[in-house]
Amino acid sequence: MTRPLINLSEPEPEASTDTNWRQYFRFSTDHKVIGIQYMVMSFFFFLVGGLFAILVRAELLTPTSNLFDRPLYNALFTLHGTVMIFLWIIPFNAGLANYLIPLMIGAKDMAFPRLNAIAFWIISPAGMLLMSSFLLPNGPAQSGWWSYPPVSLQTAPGQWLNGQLFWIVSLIFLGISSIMGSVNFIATIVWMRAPGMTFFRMPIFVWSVLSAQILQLFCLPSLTGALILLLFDLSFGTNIFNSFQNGDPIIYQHLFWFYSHPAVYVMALPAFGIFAEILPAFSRNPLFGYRSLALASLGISLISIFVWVHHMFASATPGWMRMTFAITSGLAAVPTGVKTFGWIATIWRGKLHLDTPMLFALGGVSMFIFGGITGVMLASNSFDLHVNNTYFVVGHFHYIVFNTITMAIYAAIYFWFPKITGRMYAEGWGKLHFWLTFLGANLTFFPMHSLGLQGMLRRVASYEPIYQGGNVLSSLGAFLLGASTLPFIANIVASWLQGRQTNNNPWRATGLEWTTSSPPPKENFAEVPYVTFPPYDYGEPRAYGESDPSVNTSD
Ligand code: HEM
Ligand SMILES: [Cu+2]
Repeated sequence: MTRPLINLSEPEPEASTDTNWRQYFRFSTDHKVIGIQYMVMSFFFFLVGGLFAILVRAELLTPTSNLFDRPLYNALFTLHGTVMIFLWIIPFNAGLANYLIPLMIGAKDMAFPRLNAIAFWIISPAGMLLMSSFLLPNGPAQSGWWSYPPVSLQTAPGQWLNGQLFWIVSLIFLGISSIMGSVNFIATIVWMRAPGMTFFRMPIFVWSVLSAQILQLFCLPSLTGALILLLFDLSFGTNIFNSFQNGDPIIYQHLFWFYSHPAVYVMALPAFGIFAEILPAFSRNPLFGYRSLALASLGISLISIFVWVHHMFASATPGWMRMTFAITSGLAAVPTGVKTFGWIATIWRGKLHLDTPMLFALGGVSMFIFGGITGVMLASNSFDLHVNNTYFVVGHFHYIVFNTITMAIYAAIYFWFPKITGRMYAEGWGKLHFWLTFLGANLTFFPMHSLGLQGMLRRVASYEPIYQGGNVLSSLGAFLLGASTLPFIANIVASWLQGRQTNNNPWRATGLEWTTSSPPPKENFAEVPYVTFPPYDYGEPRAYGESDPSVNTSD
């Protein structure tokens, strides 16, 4: 009954022996293989989306449009946004959760292993379909990642096979995959927990994924439905949204944002969970306010169902609706503030250890505070109407999607790398990666705010010469960000192949995943764990690694 949560003196389960890399190209139902498949695949898409971003930034180095013609520029920013959301962050989060959730709750696998594999195998064909639209005579979709009608219905008139059609079909399949994932995550967390793993003993990462997936299951069908209707308008001559034929494009906007605002939290909640795992471990403090952080995850999900119209303040939206949604959007800052307060209180007076995962977590939290504040500013109608469709908005949301979420993803990769591979990454290269990313991210996205306040519009390939200074800074930052991925890739590949072997819990973190071997055996645990303690029981703050010679934090 009173077995401690972490007991390294127990016989350790055997590490997985199947080190054959070919297993990652097969149809596997092991959640750990699927998790790695998701993460590696989405990283390739991240590189593709990053390449598009660098091309966009290269075009914007000069006020005139000189590198690409307008359709190609439009296609580049459209596919950049689409790839980064639907093929980088969302699948990466699904992969990380796939790998970690069963380990964190003491389960052998996900609830529906085959559904899990099918959800994964839908994604790359859908991504390839999207990319293949470059081969079409009129190229890929050009209507931005929202695909608002009537613009999305104008592309490639007369061409039945067109980029917009490919975009819609691809997104419908990506949505189906995500819905399969949601069902699986929710069932796993609700039904597959080990004995003693009560809801209020689950790590915050598990709470975050549960909240995100409930939200996704509830809201994503709205986007899928909208896309099917859009497909009818585009290809089968209906006029549901086509305003030139008495259709109603505003309804599309409602259906689109009913999912796509929550999508921000489907992407961000796992990042919040990552912060909650890493900050306690590297400050040797228990997590501050465990229950409020767990409930704040649910609170964020709940509120974010009721804020979507803040993306439509500049559309034909009645005044009462703008007012209501400005208020709900402001309210969203409450549970998010609870989260931020909990993270800061966790590291307060802790003994901070600035290893790479902690650097990325601290960088992500600090930039989230900035991106959160500009978000609250945008919730105000009067301000939003001023900066609507300007680079201020682009700056704001990249502080969330890149500076917070992508930073959190990097933090997670470094933190769980020893668990996933049984090896340690090279700390010096990790730190180099962090500083290049941190500098590059701020250089890229900070100047966008002032450009937007001065009136520079988004989605334009040419601009007034007065905006050039900020654009040059931003483009240099983007090139730096591109370069920053090189030490990362080198480090991960080299360390995976021949990094120093580590023990099962190099960070001395609490949490079930650290009690099993690295990498974990096929069924995760030698025997079903019995959980008696809440997570994050770091006890008294103490020196990190001092009394335990088995702890290695640097290379
Ligand atoms: C690698 C660093 C990145 C750079 C340099 C970058 C740059 C840009 C730029 C310059 C635009 C505006 C294009 C325009 O309006 O003409 C843009 C749009 C966008 N970016 Fe990024 N971005 C980066 C990473 C990301 C990430 C990680 C995401 C994750 C979701 C993302 C999501 C988006 C979205 C959704 C749009 C809007 C596209 C549209 O208007 O349809 N970006 N990005
Ligand atoms: Cu929103």
